[in-house]
Amino acid sequence: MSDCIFCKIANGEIKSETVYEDDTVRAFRDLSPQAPEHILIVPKEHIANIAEFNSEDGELAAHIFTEVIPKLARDLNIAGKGFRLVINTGEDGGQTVNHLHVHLLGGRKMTWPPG
Ligand code: DGP
Repeated sequence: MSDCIFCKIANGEIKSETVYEDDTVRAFRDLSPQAPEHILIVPKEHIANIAEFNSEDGELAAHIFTEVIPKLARDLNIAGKGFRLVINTGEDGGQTVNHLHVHLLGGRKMTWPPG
């Protein structure tokens, strides 16, 4: 999508501090980190949010959750102590960038409930 900032980051048009990339996904450091490790995992294909997911996205979802995230957690050395995944969705969910992204937060103790 031409006016989507995360499309531009995902396809390399805008530089980011990338920690992982493959054919379908890019993971990069959040501009405004909320934890010592704060990574955004973004599909290269424009999908607005998780409410737009359908059965055709099953392979992508499985790739993100069973391969990319566990690898990032190991590489960032937070797999053992733990981390938090957040997917803000839509207005009430606090989503500010309308391109699906998973927040991976770690390196500190998280609190609950979130704000
Ligand atoms: P959300 O509120 O869930 O839509 O999160 C959007 C996140 O994206 C927020 O934590 C800030 C981050 N962000 C916004 N613009 C940029 C950018 O241009 N580069 C990077 N690295 N992160 C961005």
